[in-house]
Amino acid sequence: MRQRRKVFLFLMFTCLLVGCDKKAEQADLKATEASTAVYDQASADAFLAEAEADLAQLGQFSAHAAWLAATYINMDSQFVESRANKEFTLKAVQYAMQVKNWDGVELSEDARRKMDALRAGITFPSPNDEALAAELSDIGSKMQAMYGEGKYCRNDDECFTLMEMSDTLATSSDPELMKEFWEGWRKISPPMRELYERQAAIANAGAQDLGFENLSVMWRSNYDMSPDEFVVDMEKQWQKIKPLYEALHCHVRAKLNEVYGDEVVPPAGKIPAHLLGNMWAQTWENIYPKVKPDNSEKSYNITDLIAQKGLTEMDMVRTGEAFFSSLGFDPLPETFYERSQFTKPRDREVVCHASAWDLDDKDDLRIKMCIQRNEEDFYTIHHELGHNYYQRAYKHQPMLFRGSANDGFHEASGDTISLSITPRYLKEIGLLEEEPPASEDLGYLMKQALEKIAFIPWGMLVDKWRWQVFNGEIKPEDYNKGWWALREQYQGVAAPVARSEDDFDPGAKYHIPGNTPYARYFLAFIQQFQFHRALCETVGFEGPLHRCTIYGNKDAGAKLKAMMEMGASRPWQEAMQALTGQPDLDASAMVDYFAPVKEWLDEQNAERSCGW
Ligand code: X8Z
Ligand code: ZN
Repeated sequence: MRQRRKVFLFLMFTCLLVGCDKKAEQADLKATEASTAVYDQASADAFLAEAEADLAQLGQFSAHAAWLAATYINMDSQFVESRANKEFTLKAVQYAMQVKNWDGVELSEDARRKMDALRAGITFPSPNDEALAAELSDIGSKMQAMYGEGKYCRNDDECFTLMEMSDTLATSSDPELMKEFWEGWRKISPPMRELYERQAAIANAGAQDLGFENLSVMWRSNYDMSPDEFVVDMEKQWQKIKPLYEALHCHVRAKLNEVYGDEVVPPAGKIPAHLLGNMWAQTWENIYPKVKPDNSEKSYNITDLIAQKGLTEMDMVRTGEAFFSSLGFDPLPETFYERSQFTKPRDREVVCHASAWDLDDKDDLRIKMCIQRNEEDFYTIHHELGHNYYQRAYKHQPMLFRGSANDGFHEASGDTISLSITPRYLKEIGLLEEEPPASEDLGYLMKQALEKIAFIPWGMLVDKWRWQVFNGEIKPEDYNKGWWALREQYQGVAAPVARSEDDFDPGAKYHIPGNTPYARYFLAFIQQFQFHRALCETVGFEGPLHRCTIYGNKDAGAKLKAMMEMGASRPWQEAMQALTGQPDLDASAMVDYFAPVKEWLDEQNAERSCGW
């Protein structure tokens, strides 16, 4: 009886959507059909076709509204974005709630996979309630704008943007100034605390309405394994990388101690988080000059090469595109160059955090960045373009399969290309005059480790915090305490100034107010080394993996593209198998890549007492 009433409501709802100027007997006929509705393959196919068409259309509108809100922050763009997002979320939730009608029904693999995607694929689900959906959407738009507009003002007429302060953290050796900026940036987030609490409560209720225990379980349900198995797999990979991270931590702490002295960097314990070259201490490559091997004068850095060659921001993007073209990917459409945001506009507020967009599931691809002419953004451009080429590769898939094999794959594709930005490649494209001698390899690897290895514990803890918030282990009154417990435990870093529950430090990282899950980056940082190893094998490279570049190799490009074209249509393990020949996530590719630097770090650390 309950089920029948629901079906009837669904048909009325559909009727509302398509217009109700039908004849009475048609309505009668539909009512009769509804009362005899069967949940089988045919009805599943019809339902999925309708959901896909409907959501694709609404999604396109939302995407344009979101672009507007991110590239021109004002109350009107937020209003439009919030409304569009509310309508999309409500519709997605309404479809997701119907999935259970086919529970236990034997369906084709594709249909079952689509049903699962429909049910678990909403990042912040609201309950099926206009007011709550509107509130959830408003909170999302508001927090994103708060982050985008965020500034630290030293006094009435001296304010600094995140970009400016990040530059200082990347290059300065003045611990007091860095501490001021570290603390100053975190003044943007206390006003987000209450909003976040409310957002988490509404979305948790939404997840429960969809049959999940909480939003943590829902987020972890998208990996073709059980939510608990996913946590176990992450932990397993972390254990493989941990010795490398601990060795790096030990060496970096010792070197920073030499630079700053015992007062600023104690020789034992946690590293003060403001001295690692990045606002969140998430990657440490910017402090390479302070911690590099003594006998390795890494003879180039890309920031200098960009300046020497006078590359503009646009040139940097074209260089990225040329790499993909060399692999056999079609050039980007002209609209990419017309509609992307490459540099920070002078006259309006925007969200500078880099992102890649697909506005119409066809050709309207764009990136949104505030490019700075430096090495970090050169890599980020390749990261973002990886998203765009992936989006284009799966555009022929049905709507619910238009995504990556799992979200880590999306993040890993551009980074895989970045691993091919070797000295040999830079020489080949004329950026570097001479390839450095093999004696420079250690410096190169150390720099890579400062970026890739340093990231891993951070990549793990951001969502560990959110999972604990969603499942109630971290209560709102302990948000900051819970955050720092994880940062200290996994990263071995400490806040340089006292923190309390008057602060809300998670909100000072884009992905928290920006509602972007983060475990994907943990996966990506591991997967990219698996992809790189496999593609280097395809090109027939023999030698250490850090010297391999796949630039110009169409076979490697075809292999990458074939994997991308699968979209989300098959379990990610199959996509992994197709590209790498192995079905699992496996950090051993990463560990192997860094073996020489691990050996060197162990020698350096031989007389030191490591750990924190
Ligand atoms: O957010 C990003 C990309 C956009 S998907 C720039 N990344 C993470 C971050 O910045 O925190 C890339 C690496 C990790
Ligand atoms: Zn990304």
